[in-house]
Amino acid sequence: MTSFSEITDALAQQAIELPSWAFGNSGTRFRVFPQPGVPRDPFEKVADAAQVHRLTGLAPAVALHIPWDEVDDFAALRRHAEDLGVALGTINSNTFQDEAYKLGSLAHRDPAVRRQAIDHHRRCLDIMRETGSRDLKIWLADGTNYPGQDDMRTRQDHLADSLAEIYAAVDTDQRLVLEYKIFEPAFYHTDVPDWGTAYAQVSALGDRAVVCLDTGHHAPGTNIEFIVMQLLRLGKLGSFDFNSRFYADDDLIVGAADPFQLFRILAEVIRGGGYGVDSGVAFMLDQCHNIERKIPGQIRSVLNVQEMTARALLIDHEALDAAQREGDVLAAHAVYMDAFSTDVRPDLARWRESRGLPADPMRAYAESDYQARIDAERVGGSQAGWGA
Ligand code: LRH
Ligand code: MN
Repeated sequence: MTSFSEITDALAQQAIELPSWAFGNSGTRFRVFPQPGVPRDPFEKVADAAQVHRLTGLAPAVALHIPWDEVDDFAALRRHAEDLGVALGTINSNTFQDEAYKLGSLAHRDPAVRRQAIDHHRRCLDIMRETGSRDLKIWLADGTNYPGQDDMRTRQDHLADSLAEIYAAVDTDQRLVLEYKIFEPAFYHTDVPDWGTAYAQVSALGDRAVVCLDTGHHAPGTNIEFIVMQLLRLGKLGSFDFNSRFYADDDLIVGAADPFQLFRILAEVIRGGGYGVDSGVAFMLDQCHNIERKIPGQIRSVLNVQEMTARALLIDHEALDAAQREGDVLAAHAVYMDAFSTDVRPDLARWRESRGLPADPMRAYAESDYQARIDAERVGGSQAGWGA
């Protein structure tokens, strides 16, 4: 089997973007439970994200969501982030909360509504020129709730035209990343429901249009690592929204619900050339800490991704290739499971210390005074949330 020392160079390349909205209040239609110390603005969200990077070395960038993270001066927010040792990352658009978008946005039948949604994306591209962000991530709530409610073919054509207009405004150092989702908030059809539709739409645009795979956006039982393999094979996997789920888009801590699935996904990412600084694949978390504390939740999340990445990097590909070539089913599976069954935590703890990081970032955060300080300082004002 591959030894831990052989994978540390690869591990050192790991970079996971944190979602600004994970630090704000979130919940379900039943209740959003506020917490003390929650940020009131993007500056405080970035400060919290910087704590995760300080303790793990794994989270050098913060993804923003517009308008949730709208500020008067994005250059100032960028400087604030850089002063704290992080960068501003993916810009996520939002065409799922304005009144006009009840029946859709980029796929809407009404050209005026499509215009409004296209202009929102042009605004996001302007913001990216100030934040230095590369990726504009587009997730659409667009869809219908009842059969016959609207013409799905016409909506696909409207969507294609709208995306083409947005793509025409994307700079050469920027990318358009289209995220698919099987359902919710639409419950009959969603205009971008699966990887095939996202692939078809971005392929019609050009090289700087790619697909985002959110691990919570598939039908139960979907072999997600197969989709990872295929999108990498087609050169169209642009990014991940990592989280985990038991039933629907639960947005739970990545690896919490199904660590083996996360291992299998990362094994295909590594095998397909989707891992590393030059891979062109962005790793982002997309989670909501509805009942647990937010910052420890994010620390736990990046550590879960790191741990499963380490296990996947330990796969002995020579032995695996040999067993696969011989059609030795059990031997091939055993090689794979040996890596998954390897407890890398002691090695990771020692490796962190060798890089000047705490061996146990969760304990280091708990023993720091940061949480108590923000709980005491952040009184008054309105806590950040989804504004839904
Ligand atoms: C949609 C989604 C999308 C984000 C939102 C916060 O479910 O995954 O990526 O815009 O969550
Ligand atoms: Mn997502």
